[in-house]
Amino acid sequence: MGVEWEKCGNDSVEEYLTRSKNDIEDRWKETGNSNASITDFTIIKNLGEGSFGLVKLVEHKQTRQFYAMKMLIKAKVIKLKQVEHTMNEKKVLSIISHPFLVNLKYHFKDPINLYMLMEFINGGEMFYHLQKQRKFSEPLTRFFGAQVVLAFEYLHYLEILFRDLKPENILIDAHGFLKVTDFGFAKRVKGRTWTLCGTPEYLAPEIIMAKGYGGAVDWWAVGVLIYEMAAGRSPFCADQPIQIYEKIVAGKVKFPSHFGDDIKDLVRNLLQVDLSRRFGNLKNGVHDIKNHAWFKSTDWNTIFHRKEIPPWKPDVSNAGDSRHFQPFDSEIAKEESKQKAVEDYDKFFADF
Ligand code: ISQ
Repeated sequence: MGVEWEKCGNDSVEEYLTRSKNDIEDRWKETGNSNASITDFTIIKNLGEGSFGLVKLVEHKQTRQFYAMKMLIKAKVIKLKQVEHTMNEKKVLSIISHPFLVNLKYHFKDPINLYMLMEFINGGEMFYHLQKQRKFSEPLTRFFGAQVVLAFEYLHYLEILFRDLKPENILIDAHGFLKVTDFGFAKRVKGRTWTLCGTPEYLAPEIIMAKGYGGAVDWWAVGVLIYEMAAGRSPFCADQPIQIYEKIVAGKVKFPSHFGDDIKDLVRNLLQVDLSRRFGNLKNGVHDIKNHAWFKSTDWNTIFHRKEIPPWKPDVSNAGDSRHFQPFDSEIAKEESKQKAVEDYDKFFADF
């Protein structure tokens, strides 16, 4: 393991970025060996589900630590042509270390499934709390927004695109800080890429127009997220994806009347269709965002070191408290038991 944020002492954000960058090339070449097996854990409950797997709450039998176990069914990953994305996900997760990014603790595979175990973040998804509270106050929006900006600054510094920001992929911890999760579309890209991926409401216009794109798509998504947290709805909502896309490429945004001038100005600069004018993508990079008037009260180093007192925190009573994750009737869970081992699948996941 190389640079770890828990051991970064009093490093400023800039010092931490430089140290992380210096060791990424070596870390990227490593193929981390599997470091546990399913029998080391007790399965407690389902936390969520994606199109080719499930996330379960598990407890490590020896250490009694709780983890969120992402289980991907090999046959489904192959059928849905997600082998490369899955390999990217595991690779990216295993090299990153940042206070606002979820951390991979264990990974292993068996003849049927792939497993990635991350620390269990028990406060639930931002999506759930945003629905419950309808919208967030401007200070809470700014506090969350700042953490996403720091997380993306770090990823982009390491030439990693995230590509799937949305409230469902942000977890809130017991203290009220956030963790970005789901690296299913994350990818190390030097330059541009072309794959169409993401979620309709959060897609940047250049993805919709099928152009080559880069890190600017993540800054666009930060604009959508800040708007959605403060307004309680997406800036581009419509019933059908095609209508959403029309609104996105038109680049017109209407703001609720309670939005102040500073938040409007920042969001307009992030939701800028013209890439040569989009904040985050100009010659000053992330600093145009970090130095914007809306963030003038933000002390970036204090937030990075988690020393700021969060404006709000979720109710939780212990590390394994999963009240903020709703039980659900899982289609994938029903199929899970029907899966058969196919030796041939193994060749796709040799490096996992
Ligand atoms: C961590 N804690 C709770 C839920 C999660 C879902 C996906 C990935 C990590 C998680």
